[in-house]
Amino acid sequence: MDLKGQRVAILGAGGSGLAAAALALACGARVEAFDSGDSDKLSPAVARFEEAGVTLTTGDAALAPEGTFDLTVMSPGIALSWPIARVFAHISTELVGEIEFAFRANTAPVIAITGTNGKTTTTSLITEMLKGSGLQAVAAGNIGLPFSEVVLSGKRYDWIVLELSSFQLETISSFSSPIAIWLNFAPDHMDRYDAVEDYRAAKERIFMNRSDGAVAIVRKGEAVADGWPRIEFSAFQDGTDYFYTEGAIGHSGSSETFDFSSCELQGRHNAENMMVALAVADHLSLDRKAVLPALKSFLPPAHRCEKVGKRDGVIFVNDSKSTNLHSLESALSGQDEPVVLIVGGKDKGLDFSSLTGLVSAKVKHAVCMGEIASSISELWGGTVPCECAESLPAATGKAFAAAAEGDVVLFSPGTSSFDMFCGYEARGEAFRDAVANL
Ligand code: UMA
Repeated sequence: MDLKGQRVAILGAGGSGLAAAALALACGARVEAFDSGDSDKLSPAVARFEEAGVTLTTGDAALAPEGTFDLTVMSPGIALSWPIARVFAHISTELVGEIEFAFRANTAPVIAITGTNGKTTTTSLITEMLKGSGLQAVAAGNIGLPFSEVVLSGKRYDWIVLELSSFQLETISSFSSPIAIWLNFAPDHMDRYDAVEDYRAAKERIFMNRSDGAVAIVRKGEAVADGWPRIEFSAFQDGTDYFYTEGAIGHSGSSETFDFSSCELQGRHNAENMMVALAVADHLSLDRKAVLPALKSFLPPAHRCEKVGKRDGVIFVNDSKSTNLHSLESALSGQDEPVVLIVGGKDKGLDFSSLTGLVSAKVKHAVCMGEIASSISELWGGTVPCECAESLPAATGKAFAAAAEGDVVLFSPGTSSFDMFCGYEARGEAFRDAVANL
């Protein structure tokens, strides 16, 4: 991408902005960065940009730039309707997001992954699988490493595996990928979008440009990727290309099955993430024998349905990352064995009654904790035995006492941790310790 002589504005002083600024510089542009956040808080960012050779304008001054720009590159944390974006849309010939910008300079093939839940796990899983079969692969995008940074590194990759959020997809225009993956959809991010349809429409942009030979890997029942060749998967429905049967993953085209129960990943929602990885492997004609070790030994990212112990035949699963009802729902739906659930935390006004049906189907006993303990126990008490606990170790002890051999003790709070912990990581570590100390 040749930007020689062009004036480029970068909006947002986070990781994406910094990487995009460096990439724009490397492409020969005259680069300036803007962030309308609090100037005092942004002084370390000013220094970081200065080190990279770019002036960062902060605070209200960022909303009053001088002159015009050939191109503006936005960070995903900024919505198109927000003041800073509107100001620059007016004075720039073109405005794109960081993903679109990096894509224009990228030469490696990309696997693009979106969905509401499981993006990070699937992105990591596919990356590890590709590496396991001897390919050069890197995980980037919403997972944390900006796409621009990967492109700028100049390293040669066989595949870049990109986790894409709706925020990032909002501002693509020519971006396309030969393998586009749609994991699932549930309402989320309602603080950014006016309607669920807007959130969905942003995500669906992953399919807006189809290159020759491109394929969509889509969960059965999702009405997306119109006109794309499609590979379907589901751990919950029959009649799909990749399906789940008694702890194993089958493929309609072969009699060979993949033994999911012997994997470190746990829960049917993770079986779906595994199906997607297998679908990618088969689509790329990778040797299954070469990819199996990486898939079997793949450990979920910490605090996301992570097995943290087994005692007297009871498996303990840490899903402290479950800070909303969708993740609790997905962790519960994924369980095949009877569940003793540890649930609750900060009372942030979530309506746990929406899960009563699922709880009655999956949960044999619930231990409620945190600020919201008594209200959950009142809601669910008529459906399953519920008790409250004062602390996480006490809740873990009660859950173990209520469990029998073959059960799963699932710690999936369904809300945030800030009533008792400084974050979901600390809460997950506390659960791990409580299990170890049983
Ligand atoms: N800003 C303004 N004006 C505004 C609003 C914001 O100037 O009106 C500034 C803020 O002060 C901030 C910057 O814009 O400094 C926004 O930066 P950013 O949030 O985009 O920060 P990055 O460090 O670039 O992080 C982004 C993604 N963040 C978001 O989408 C919110 C990261 O995803 C991603 O890992 C990273 O790029 C690398 O690609 C994080 C995330 O929370 C993990 N994602 C959401 C999620 O997973 O739910 C979508």
